[in-house]
Amino acid sequence: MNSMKFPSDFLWGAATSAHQVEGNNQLNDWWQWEQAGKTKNVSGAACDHYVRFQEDFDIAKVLNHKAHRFSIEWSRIEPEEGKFNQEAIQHYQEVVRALQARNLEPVITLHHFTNPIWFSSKGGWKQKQAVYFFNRFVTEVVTALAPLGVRYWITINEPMVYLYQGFVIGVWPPGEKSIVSAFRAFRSLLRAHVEAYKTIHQIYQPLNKHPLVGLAKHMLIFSPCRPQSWQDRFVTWMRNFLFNHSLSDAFLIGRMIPFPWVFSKRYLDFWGLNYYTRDFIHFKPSFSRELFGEVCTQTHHRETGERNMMGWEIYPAGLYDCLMALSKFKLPILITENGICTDDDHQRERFIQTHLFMVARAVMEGASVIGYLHWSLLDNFEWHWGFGPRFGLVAVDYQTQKRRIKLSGQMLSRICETGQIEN
Ligand code: IFM
Repeated sequence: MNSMKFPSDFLWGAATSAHQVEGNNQLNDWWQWEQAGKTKNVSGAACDHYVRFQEDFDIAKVLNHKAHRFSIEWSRIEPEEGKFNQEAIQHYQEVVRALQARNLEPVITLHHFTNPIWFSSKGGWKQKQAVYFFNRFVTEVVTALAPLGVRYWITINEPMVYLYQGFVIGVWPPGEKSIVSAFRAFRSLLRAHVEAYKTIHQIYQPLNKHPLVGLAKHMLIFSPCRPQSWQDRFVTWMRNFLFNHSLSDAFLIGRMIPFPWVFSKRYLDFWGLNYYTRDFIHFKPSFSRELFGEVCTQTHHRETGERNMMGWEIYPAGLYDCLMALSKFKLPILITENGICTDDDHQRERFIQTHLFMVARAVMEGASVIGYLHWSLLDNFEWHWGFGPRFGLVAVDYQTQKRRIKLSGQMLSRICETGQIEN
């Protein structure tokens, strides 16, 4: 294949999340975590996007984006249990209108890693009422934004990453290292998604509109560290099943026996796919928190490709593999994140070209991909890594809050404009 043209309604654009760009989200558990010294930097004013969103959407427009993914900060909407802040709701209504005024399709995430402090101090996602609390917040937000014509909703971003970082290895809040806690939180997140799916559809019914509700799934490619070892191949298969497929199976083919409420019906209108990298896995004889094998850090795997600033391998073929794996569920797929943190913008250009080439290949082989949202529009706060890793198409000077479009941003912009990918 030398060139391919994507359909004219393909959703080209970029993504952000509230805590990573807005600034001053002081009422959530991440802010607390940062204040307790658990991160390289504190998010502080971040990109001041809560104030500068209009300016940032102007840039997205200049870059020929057609869609924009952002998240709603629950702790702004519901700063205290059961008390909803009308100013914050109006703010997000303005955000939606600002996008629409620029012909940018809003894609809204309802949970992107952060929780209000009141929610986490009551037990967070492990408490019995977690699903009820989340659904009450979802009801409030969707009731306010549905009449504006929002079509795309993502209930929860990367549930498996959230569980792994926060409940298995404990580097994110709530900082637990317990498989039992992870399992309890997993159950709540799954139920929260199902309830949110139903709530969103109910709210749209009288409006005579059809929302599309998805979940942003982070998929990793797992390869055995020593392909000749059956133990490595086995633990690699386990990881792939647990991390990449346990949720999709539960929703779509009902293999997760403990969750009967997900058996009868499909609770998903499209897949959101976040793809970044591949991990090599080897068998570790003792049972550990690393769950069935360990990520191999040996340097010989570094020969397999370039790396980003955080050490993640750049492996474009993995995007094709993930798209083809998801295709079997016969649902549309929106690439909700794909990107690279690097200070070498030529590396980002190569990253975008090689990954989009894989998207084109998957589309030609039947994958129903409806859009590509690059991570991220802006350089931003990369969780416990702080501000070091720069994922943006647009550079941010955190002292002055000045924005500068990178060459890679311009390159992607030409593709967004023409819809054409050249090999
Ligand atoms: O920055 C994160 C984002 O919040 C979730 N997906 C992965 C990105 C890069 O690590």
